This record gives sequence, structure tokens and C-alpha cells, in this order.
Amino acid sequence: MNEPAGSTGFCFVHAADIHLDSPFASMKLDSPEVAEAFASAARASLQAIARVCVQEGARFLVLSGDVFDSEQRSLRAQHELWAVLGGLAERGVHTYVAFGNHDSLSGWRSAFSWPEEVHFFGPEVCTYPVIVHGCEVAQVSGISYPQPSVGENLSLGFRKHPGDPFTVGVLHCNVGGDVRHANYAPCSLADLEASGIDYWALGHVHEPRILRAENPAIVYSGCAQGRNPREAGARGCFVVRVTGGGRVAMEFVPTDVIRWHVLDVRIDGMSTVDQAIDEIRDGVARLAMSSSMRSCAFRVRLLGRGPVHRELAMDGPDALLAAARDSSLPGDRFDWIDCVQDLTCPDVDREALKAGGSLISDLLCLADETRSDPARLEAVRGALEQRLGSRPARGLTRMVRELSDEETLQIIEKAESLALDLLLEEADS
Ligand SMILES: [Mn+2]
Repeated sequence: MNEPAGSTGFCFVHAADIHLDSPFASMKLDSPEVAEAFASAARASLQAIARVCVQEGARFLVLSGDVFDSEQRSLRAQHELWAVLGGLAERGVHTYVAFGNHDSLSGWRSAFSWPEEVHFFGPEVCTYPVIVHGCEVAQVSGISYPQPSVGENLSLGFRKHPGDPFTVGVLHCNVGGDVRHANYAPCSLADLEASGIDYWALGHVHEPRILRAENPAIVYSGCAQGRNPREAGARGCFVVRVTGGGRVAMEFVPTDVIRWHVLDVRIDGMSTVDQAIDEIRDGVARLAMSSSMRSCAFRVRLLGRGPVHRELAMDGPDALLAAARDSSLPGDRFDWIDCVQDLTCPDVDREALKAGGSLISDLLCLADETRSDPARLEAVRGALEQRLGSRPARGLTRMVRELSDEETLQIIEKAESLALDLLLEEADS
């Protein structure tokens, strides 16, 4: 898009949730090279964001919270941010940084002197002018979390006044009470619209989402690098072009250096395990091809019903993991299978068993009723949480609380298969 000479059009980049120092703790990274690639992935995604700023001629960059993974910002992570934002400052690109629930101000004590082009938002909404060739083309308003947990609606502190230039609002928040995300700085679309802000640069939700395209634009950039299989698919930042008349056009640009994929392989119709291995390898190659030659990480889920289920019952998933992993890891890029989950079902005629009028048919009917009743699904999550609650496993309890309906259904499916395997074995013997 070419601006006519003399217009005050400009471009900026919106990113969030970089999570420098992210530990990737849940993964069993038995390859040191892959572990190193994951350890440096957040920094590499930040560097990619800086490259996008330079390539696209951005006037400024906004970072909408969770720049660091933890309040205890390590020296290394601080240095990484300082080096990258310092490089942008040397090119005249300003950066506006808000902190969120992961990196609230309560843990912020800088060990570095920052260039004057880098601006950190404090615990009150504050506004900086953006000057281009002596002319104020925009302003950037933002706020940081004073402590990790913020229950107030921070969006109410933002206001664009008559005569103000194009205004960007930088905020880490949960819009519309989305139950899949911790309800920090909750606000509604109507709150954001009422403020007069022209572009809401939001952080917190890790998936890129355009909630509104214009008047005002309301956008979650998502995280810059997926951190686990729940963050599968392209992750990156938005390049935002604003015309002299204040029209907004945005473009999503991936910045992830390792892309997560969930690969589903169905065993229906397979008679031997090598068919499953071939299918995993084919799927990995196909998804790698569609990932623009960046490294990839995979969670493989085996689904369906058939004779292969019985073969997998013992050490199946681990054996398949070993067989399907590329032994030539790693090169310039790699395809890393994080784990293989066995969600397959026994090779039986489920409908016939269900009609059989036995203990097995009771089990299958109960499983079906549970699947189709949201209240029962909730009860399953509650029961799981209670079982785990007695153990020192807070992380696990939180995971159970955040299980999606799809994940809960998978657990029920798995429970049904296990029970069916045991009951059928008993019937065989
Ligand atoms: Mn985050």
C-alpha cells in the first residue's frame, strides 16, 4: 500500500505474550539439541518480531504484556529484551511495553539502562505521543499490571479526547469473560468501543484473534511462539498500516521458530502396527511441508477402532514414538514428536455389545449418556479435580479445571476402552 507524499500514514507492529524464559517444563526433551532450540525459541521469536518491524518500515512496536514468563525476570531474559529493543531504538523504532499477569510490576527491577526509545507503562494509564518528521501522527496509551492478579476493568481508564490523533491502546485483558482464560482485567467489547481508542492492541489470549476489524480495531496478536500442543498452528504478530485518514489494515505475520501441530492418525482399517507408523511419518512430512520450512513439534493422537488397538495396549505409544521419530535429528530444522497418545478403541462391534443386555452394555450406555450431557461432563471434571486435590499437584489440578469439552470426551473415551478391554479379557478367559 503506497501512501501519497506528505500524508501522515504510518505502520506499527503489535505483538504480545512472548514469555521470555518460558521453561517448557512439561516436555521430556531427551535430545539436547531440541531442548536448546526450545529454550531459545522465545528469544528467537522476539528477534523475528524485530526483523518484521525493520522490513515493514514500522514506526513503533507495542508489546501487550507477558513479555517475560515470570515476575522473577532473569538477567538473561532482561538482556535479551534489552538487546533486541536496543537494536530497534538505534534504527529509530520506539517500543511501548505493558506488563501482564506473568510479569507484573511487583517483580520489576531493571538491571539495565534502557534507551529513551523504549517506554514502559506503569500502574496508571499513561499516553506517549508518536512524532514523525516533527508531526504527531499517533499516540500510544497503556497500563501495566501492578500485581499478577488484576480483577478491575482496566479498560475504563483509557480515553481518547476530541482532537487527539490516532490512538493505540495497549492492554493485557480478558474480553467478554472468556472462560478458557484467567479472568484478569475483565472487560467487554462495549467498554473497548466506548473509549474512543482506534486500535486496541491486546494481550493475554495466546491465539491470534481479530475481535473487530475497524472502528475500533480490537485485536489479540496471540503469542509469538507456541509453547505446547494446545498452542498449535502459526503464531506471530500483526503488522498494522494506518492511512492518513485513519483507516486500518492489518496483516498477520508468523514469528514462531518451532511450530506445534496436533496430528490425528486413525487406525480404522489398519491390520498391523507398521501401517500406523507409516501414517505418522506421512502426516509429519505433510505438516512440515505446510510450515514454511521451520522446525516443527508434534503431538500425535491415535484414534479409531480396530485390531491395532490390542497391539498398542502394552508399550504401544512409546514404541511408536521411538519408531516414528526421525533418527537424524536435528539439522537446520527438525521435526520433533513430543508424544504419541493412544486414544484407540478395541476391535468390537460396539452397537451389538451395547444391545447385549450385560454389564458391558450398561457400561457403554453410561458412557454415551455422560458424553451427551454437559452436566455430567462437568461432574467428571469435578471428580477428577477432587481425586487430584488431595495430592500436592496444583499444576495438575489447574490442568483439569481447564480441560475443554473435547479433552474431557477423550478421557471418557479412554476410560471406556480401558474398562472394555478388562471386561472383554475376563469374558475371554
Ligand atoms: Mn500470556
